[in-house]
Amino acid sequence: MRTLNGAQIVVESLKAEGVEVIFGYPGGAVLSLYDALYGEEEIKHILTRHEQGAVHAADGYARATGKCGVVFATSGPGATNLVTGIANAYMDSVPLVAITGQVASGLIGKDSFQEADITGITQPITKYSYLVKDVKDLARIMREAFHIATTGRPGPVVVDLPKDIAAAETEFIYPPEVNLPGYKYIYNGITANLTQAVKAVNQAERPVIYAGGGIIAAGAHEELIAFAEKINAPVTTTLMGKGAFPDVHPLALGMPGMHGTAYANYAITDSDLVIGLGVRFDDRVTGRLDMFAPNATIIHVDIDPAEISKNIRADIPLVGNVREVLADLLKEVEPRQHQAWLDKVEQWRRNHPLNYDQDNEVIKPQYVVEQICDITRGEAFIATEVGQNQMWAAQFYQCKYPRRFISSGGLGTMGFGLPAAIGVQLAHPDSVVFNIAGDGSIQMNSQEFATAVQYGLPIKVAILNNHYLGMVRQWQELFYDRRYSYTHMEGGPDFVKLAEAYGAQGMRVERPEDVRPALERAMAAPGTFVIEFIVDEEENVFPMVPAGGAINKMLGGGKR
Ligand SMILES: Cc1ncc(C[n+]2csc(CCOP(=O)(O)OP(=O)(O)O)c2C)c(N)n1
Repeated sequence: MRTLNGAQIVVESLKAEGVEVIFGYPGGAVLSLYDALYGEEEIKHILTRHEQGAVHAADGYARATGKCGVVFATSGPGATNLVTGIANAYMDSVPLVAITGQVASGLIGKDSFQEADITGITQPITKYSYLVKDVKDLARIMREAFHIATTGRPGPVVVDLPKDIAAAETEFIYPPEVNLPGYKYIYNGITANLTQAVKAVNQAERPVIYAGGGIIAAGAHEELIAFAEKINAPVTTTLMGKGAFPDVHPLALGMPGMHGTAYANYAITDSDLVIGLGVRFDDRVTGRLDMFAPNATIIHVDIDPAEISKNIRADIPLVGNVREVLADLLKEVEPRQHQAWLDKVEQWRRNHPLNYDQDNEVIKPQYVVEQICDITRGEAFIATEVGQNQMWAAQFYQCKYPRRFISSGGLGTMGFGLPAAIGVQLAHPDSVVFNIAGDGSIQMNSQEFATAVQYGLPIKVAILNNHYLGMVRQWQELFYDRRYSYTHMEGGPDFVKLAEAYGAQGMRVERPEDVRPALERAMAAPGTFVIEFIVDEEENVFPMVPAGGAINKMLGGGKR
């Protein structure tokens, strides 16, 4: 048996969990952790420029791989800088273990230098937060942390490690099993409900599948395709579920909800059966609750029982792993045709396509996204920021595969995309990774250009520069009588020079005909490449369901 100190136990535990990459930022309370990493070859540590960058990078890594992301930060400000990223991972059900340094045990609660109660702060935004009180518990806690983060509905776990415990020694045994009687994460759907669901599917005439991030988390995309094809139901995928069903599939309806396609929203509204798979009936999707699928029976499959009937009453709840439930459903349901229904959906699709006015003078942001999609054949990893850029990416990037559309859904965190792209590119060094950004969002974590350059990551950053906090300006235009209160972004920076200052390549594009050649140049470049597209300043994202409205009443969605 080996005697190790707490810091070494953390590192050995990470190895036992098969962790290859961690993201972090050092400081006084984690000196021994960083010392334990010194010369360590099995684990690569990525030094970001901000802890928020580190946690989003770990999150992006986790989303793109399905593995658990790991982040290190020091006590106090290091730990509090993780808070947004932890909340972000929590809202989108991303597995993450955050290891934070803490002041020495005897100093806790005394307003000691760089002390923050991170377990208290993060309690509502984690699946669990541990404060390690005895080095003898540490290996067990590490084992439990990974178990909790990755099982059931995935999510973040914090392990807060006081400085004296990181230095204390004990024998290291990594527990082969966890023993957490209070933690129940496997629920098996009730058979009676499965029978009821099968019956509902067999009887439905206007079914719609509404698929979310749970499909991706469960690795159920193949089952989803087979199921949709067998029952010939159109499939709408949420922002989190994007890629779970190929956007190019004839049954694909695109995204539902506030900025969803008109045909997805009309289909949901007219459906007689909504089959919700790994979704949480988010308010951005449902809009006005009593007008959401008013004539439909609702089947809701989710691994988390707390989701059932939280927002929309489920007529047929099925709690369980969506992959297993889908496999069961697939076996039991009868093949269906639904020709009349599909014809109707097709008519909506033809009459109300996603659209924008092409322009020969000014670059339309949608055109940039279309070109990125075309040049990468819908196969690139796309990390978005938040705002109009994100919605255009979701609308116009036709994604073929799961885990390739990486976006902050639940929390809507500006500044997520660039560091997330770093995590994605590290996980997939040979793949094309684009960060689609707004000029506002990119400035929230633009220091991470330095990280991308330091590690030689060939990320392509497409900044859609409208000189506004565009999505907020859009709301001000539509609902506040064009009173653009503090949404005009003046004063730069010069993004080309900024990229160059960090050692990346940068270029600016101002004319539509230069968009494609610029993308070709970026794709061919070996390193980090930033393209600033000067786009139409007042372009809006349509269709749009005003907040709290019924989803079939869209602005810019056309008349039925
Ligand atoms: C951290 C954070 N602060 C504020 C907001 C509110 N917000 C949502 S979209 C948006 C504007 C984003 O502007 P930009 O990044 O330039 O993108 P655009 O909408 O112009 O594409 C803001 C401020 C947010 N989502 N996240």
